[in-house]
Amino acid sequence: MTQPATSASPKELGQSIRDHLTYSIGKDAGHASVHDWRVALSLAIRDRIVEPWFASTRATYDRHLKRVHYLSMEFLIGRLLEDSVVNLGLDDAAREALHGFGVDYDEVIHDEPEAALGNGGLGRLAACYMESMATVGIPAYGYGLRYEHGLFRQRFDHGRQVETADSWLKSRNPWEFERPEAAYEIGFGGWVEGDGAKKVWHPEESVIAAAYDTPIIGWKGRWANTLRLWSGKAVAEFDLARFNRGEYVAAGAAESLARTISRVLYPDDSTEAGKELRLKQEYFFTAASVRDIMRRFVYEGESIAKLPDRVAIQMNDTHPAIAGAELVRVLIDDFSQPFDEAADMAVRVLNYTNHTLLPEALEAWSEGLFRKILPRHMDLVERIDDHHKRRNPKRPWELSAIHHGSVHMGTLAFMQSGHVNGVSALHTELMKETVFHDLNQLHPDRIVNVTNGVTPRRWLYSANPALSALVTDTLGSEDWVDHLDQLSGLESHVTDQGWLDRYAAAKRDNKVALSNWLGETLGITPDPDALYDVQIKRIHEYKRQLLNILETIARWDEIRQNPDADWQPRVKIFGGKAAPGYAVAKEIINLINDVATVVNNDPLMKGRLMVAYPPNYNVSMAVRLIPAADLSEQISTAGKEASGTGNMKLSMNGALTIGTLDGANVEIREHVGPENFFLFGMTTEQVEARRQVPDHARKANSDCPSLSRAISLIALGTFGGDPARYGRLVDILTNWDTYLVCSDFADYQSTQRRIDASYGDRAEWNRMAALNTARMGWFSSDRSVRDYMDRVWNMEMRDGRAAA
Ligand code: DL6
Repeated sequence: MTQPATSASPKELGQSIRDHLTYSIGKDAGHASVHDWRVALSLAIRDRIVEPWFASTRATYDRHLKRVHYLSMEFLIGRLLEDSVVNLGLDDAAREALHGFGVDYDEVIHDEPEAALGNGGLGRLAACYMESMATVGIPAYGYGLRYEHGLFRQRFDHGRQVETADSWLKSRNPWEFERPEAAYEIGFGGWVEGDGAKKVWHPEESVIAAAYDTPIIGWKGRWANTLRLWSGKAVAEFDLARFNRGEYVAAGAAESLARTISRVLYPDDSTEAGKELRLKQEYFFTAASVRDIMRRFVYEGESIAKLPDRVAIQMNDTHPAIAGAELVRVLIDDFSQPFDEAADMAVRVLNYTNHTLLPEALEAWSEGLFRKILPRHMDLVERIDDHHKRRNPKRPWELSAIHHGSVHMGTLAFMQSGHVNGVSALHTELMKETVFHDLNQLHPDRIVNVTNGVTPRRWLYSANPALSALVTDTLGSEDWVDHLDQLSGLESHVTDQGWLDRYAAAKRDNKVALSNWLGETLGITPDPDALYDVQIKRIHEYKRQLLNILETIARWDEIRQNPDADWQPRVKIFGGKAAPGYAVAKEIINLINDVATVVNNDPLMKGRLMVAYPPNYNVSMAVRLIPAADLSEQISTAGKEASGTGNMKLSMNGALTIGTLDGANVEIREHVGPENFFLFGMTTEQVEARRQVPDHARKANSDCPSLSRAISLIALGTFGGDPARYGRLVDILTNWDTYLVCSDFADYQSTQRRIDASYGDRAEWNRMAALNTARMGWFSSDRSVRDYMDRVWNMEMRDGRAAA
């Protein structure tokens, strides 16, 4: 492959920016807004991605390379401009070029709306993997939905979460290429004709899936892949005759259905209508993707037997699990394959990643709804289920994907996958012991582990320039950016006080920046020398923000009783959104905000305790918070968090973890060393045993006076003024405590006190923090995607790259 032209001097880039400003946007420099400059810079950068993108595609076709197709309902990309500029090595040139026009680069970068096409960990992981696959040179396509409205925006009204629509596509999206030629008609409902293997499906309604491509460039511009997102378009033209008859709504019905399909990320599925739309969304993007994959395969002219050698499909959780039935349908209908061959071939192409063991998150569709929306696929799912039983005659009946009137998508995905993976070592073991126990016995080689990772380009190199500069200076080059295990080279420096001072200075600079930003956002400016204690993630009972805020209340209470004790100044920082329909999580948000109001207005807390909860946590906010964190809260009930990835980002940036033995915490602790990790809480087995103890919540309360006092302070209306406001939370904590907040409280609190003492010895703390950075190289998503190549996709690697 010839080296593509990705580079540019500031002068060349400046010319390109000016050309786009003039000819693509139609503005002259004197009248351009920040938005105009941002679009002009994005287009100038995109121009430099196109060549490596074409070159990567050519190499894939010329060398008949196997391709990965990553099907995901979510891609939480965030902002693309900075990623692309950084990966092309054009950050200095872009800064200088804009400066030449009197424009501030940082302002331009921050003007970009976030592509928040995901809820949290699962979607952000997909974005990290897209970037890493491009960096490692794995030929890959990401497939998802081009939601018009991504994850809602969050604001607080008297401490309560209020959701408003996110409209990231309101202004021009400079990254995407519309592909009118790649469009598929996707049907829903209707009836099925014929009783042989080859049936004809007559859908009742259909929507066109229209493709929009975003190139994703890897580090140093060596390889680029495509993220193809599908948007709904009406099949029928707007019905002018009906419109003219005054039937305005009916005239636009087809357009309305089409738009609804890709309008909103995760519609509320607590209603039947919401469920139906969700199932339609899943089928819509999956069917379009499968057809696109097969179209490309046909174009290459290979015999169908070669499909598993050329194509790997990764189902990111069960949302695209209908891919199995759709692939079987296409193989039968379009490639005249007998059913058994088609079903067997699907297993050689498909793989499934499980991201949760929580029963409420494991998708199951009522048979009635499934048949109504996808009648042909319901027949196929029955046949696939039956085929699986026939292929495994020893224990056939207990392993059905259809039972109690529901289609269980996890079981279906498992049956149709060559490999099924968990996302941390613990999670993978628990998959074998719990949800997939029987299937694992039947297919003992199918479940493999691939521990999650995060891209160091986004989460260290660009998020934390101060620390990155020190790492580069210490290691002598930027090689570590795509060889993150080289961070281990920092270890020998942690005994050098001068070096540690530089490490600590980088952290302090980041804390000063965060303090200033919190001042602008919330009107509070925490002391950069206080301990910044950060919990950032979706608000969920199992993630136990409630445990953290209870400890905050107990701390406030104790400081009030004994203000002159030697309190280590602490800033509790929270960030996260609750699902709009999740009432308990929304109450937890309200409580955190009410506690913040009381604590921050209490003069006794000055220099001792502060609570900050900036609204609308998103990828860009994570980039501000993570480099400034001293302490990372990873405190989920053991056995509940599949992996976590925030835990990796924080530790890599030198935050020490307070955590349970849950998800990837286990492996993080092994890597950084138990002495550099604050472990507390029950293990998975202890959690199960504790649940069997009658009245465990009451017992925990009576054993721990500071806990029961914190709960009674809530019950008395200390926070928010109304004793009834948190009645439900108080009831949960005293009577149910499903997530064992109370049973883990005492250990959590004493561990927090140990942390106060540790932070008091700043030199030792800095050493531990630096060792976290030095030992986290393994958690790069480059390592994860290589593990997928090796354990899941059966792809060859040379020098760690698929396309060397
Ligand atoms: O694997 C990515 C991420 C994990 O790090 C989190 O631990 C896990 O909770 C999350 N899972 C989901 C589940 N969604 N569904 N279904 O988001 O995945």
